[in-house]
Amino acid sequence: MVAALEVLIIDDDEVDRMSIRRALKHASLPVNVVEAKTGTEGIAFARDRVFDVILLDFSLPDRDGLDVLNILRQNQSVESTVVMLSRQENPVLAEQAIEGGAQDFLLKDEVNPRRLMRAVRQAQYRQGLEGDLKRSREQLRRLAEHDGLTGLANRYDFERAMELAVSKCQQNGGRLAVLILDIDKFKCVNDTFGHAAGDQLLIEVATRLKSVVRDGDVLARLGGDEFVILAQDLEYDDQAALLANRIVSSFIEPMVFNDVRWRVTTSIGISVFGDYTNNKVDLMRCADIAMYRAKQAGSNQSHF
Ligand code: GH3
Repeated sequence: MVAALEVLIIDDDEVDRMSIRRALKHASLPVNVVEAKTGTEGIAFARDRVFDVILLDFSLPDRDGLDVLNILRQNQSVESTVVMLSRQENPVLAEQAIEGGAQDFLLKDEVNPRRLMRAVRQAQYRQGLEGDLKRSREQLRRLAEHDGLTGLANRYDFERAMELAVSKCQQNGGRLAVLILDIDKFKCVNDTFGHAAGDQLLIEVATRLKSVVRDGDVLARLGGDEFVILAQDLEYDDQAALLANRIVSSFIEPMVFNDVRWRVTTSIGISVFGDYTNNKVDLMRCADIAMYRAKQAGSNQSHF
């Protein structure tokens, strides 16, 4: 079992904190995230608890990031991997951050699962896991194409399949839909039963999803507790909604682990290929927004 990575985000911007959280989630690792809105709050958190990774915004309301970095480095008995984040490109600042003890300097626009993974790997190295990863290049290649836990395609595989399907639709017409599915309150499973149980649940979710998708549809794990389905060759528009209903029904039967019955529910966002969603990026973005709407509307439902 992989220990959850302890991550501290120090950033006053709520939207930026949200996108960092999402990028971390897509890094496909169990992650525990703590958020601080000011430098002082972040320093206090890092004093009380050891974090593997600290993602530190340079512009904070109470003090600048270099100042916070300096204090963190003085206070910490066990050094965290610190990644300095900045809205603006600034080579001088980047140099100062690295000199001050940060391992990396990232532009906020560059915060994506891949870049964050690089920072996360440094923390893994400390935990002795990097050695395991290095053992086999072949294993790494497989990991790059498949989700190691569920055996489903991963997001990179999925994006390749989507590119093909979208260009087919653009050229020849046809209907396709993207369904993004996020497990509701999944963190609660990890917190209550442990990560091994959480992993078991993710595997069972993948199995149930496999049982409802059609041959030719692409099912992938985007990362964390998020899955995605590319439904192709739809005969009519409502077919995507019917698929979402089938998914919801497939989770009615509770899952059992550690002799406990647990009712899993999911929130599903649907986007359909159309005038305003005729490319990969817009299809994913609309499905994502729809999924958030489903969450906001109370979870356990689908939304367009
Ligand atoms: P919400 O209903 O709002 O979606 O809440 P949630 O509890 O599902 O919250 P969130 O999506 O933020 O939490 C996802 C959790 O999934 C956090 C992370 O530690 C955990 N996680 C990510 N990848 C894995 C994994 O591979 N295995 C396990 N067991 N947990 C994982």
